[in-house]
Amino acid sequence: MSMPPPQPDNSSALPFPDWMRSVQTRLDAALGRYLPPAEAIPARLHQAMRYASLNGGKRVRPLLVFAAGALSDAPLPRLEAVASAIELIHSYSLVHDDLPCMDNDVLRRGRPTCHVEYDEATALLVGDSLQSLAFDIVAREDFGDSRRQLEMLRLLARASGSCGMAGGQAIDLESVGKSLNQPELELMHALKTGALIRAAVLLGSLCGMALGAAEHEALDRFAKRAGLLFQVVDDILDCTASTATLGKTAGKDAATAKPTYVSLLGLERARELAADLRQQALGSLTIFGQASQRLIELADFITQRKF
Ligand code: GRG
Repeated sequence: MSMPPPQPDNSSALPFPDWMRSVQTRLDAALGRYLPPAEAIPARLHQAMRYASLNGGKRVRPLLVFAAGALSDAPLPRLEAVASAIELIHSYSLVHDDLPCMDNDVLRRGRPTCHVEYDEATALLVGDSLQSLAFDIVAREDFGDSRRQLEMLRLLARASGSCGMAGGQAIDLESVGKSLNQPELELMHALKTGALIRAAVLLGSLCGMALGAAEHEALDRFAKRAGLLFQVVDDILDCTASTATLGKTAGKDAATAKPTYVSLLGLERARELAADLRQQALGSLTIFGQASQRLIELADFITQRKF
């Protein structure tokens, strides 16, 4: 008999795996409410939006939202809203990234990609609509302070746009077949993967009491290191894990001649870099003491993840 999921909880009392499961359960329920019903017109688009976002995934960014929210005693409904918005932006990026005009992939989270299951035009509209819905959620919910809410919307917009994730994707597409040096690779990933991870951490903290300047800076440092760590581990997994474990096509970076930390540094030095980044990330959290327990656990999860 399988155990019922633990009660949604953001306290530090739950063991990490149970806390993770409780946040994932809470997030799935929130996404289910925010996404238009599958039968609402245009039904095919709404079904495809749900297909692309209610399909598992590790939910690392929502977990970061909740973990950072614990630093500022953020109310759970605000964290649910922000975590949903961030995950919808992430889901949109995956749908567009898988399109034939970008990475041209057929497998995502162990299932056919959105354009394979539906069609390219629908997948394009799914991405567009998930992105709009994300901003709608942050604009419509009550965050207690309208100036702060505008700041949150701007943060999300900058993290997603041409000076954030979309810009990183543009550099990624331009870099195929080229060799980048380490600062160039770092800039690409700070934008493509890092910007949204940073936004998850900062937005989570903005859902509660204002942090002091030193705390904000420390959290920002953590977020940037954690984003880079996520990408270095992603590069390592792409060439060491199987397609079945990853739920997406393995070995894609080498096959498409993409510059990665492994192609630049080799596997061993990429692993050393991941260990250094983890240390740097954890070092940034000392100012928070016990309140940063979940962020520490998440940095370890990101380092040790198998998919
Ligand atoms: C199309 C604007 C636009 C951007 C795409 C994020 C991105 C940019 C592309 C995704 C491709 C990719 C493999 C990026 C590397 C890191 C990454 C974001 C991996 C996928 O994120 P996970 O591992 O996925 O959190 P799950 O499925 O667990 O949510």
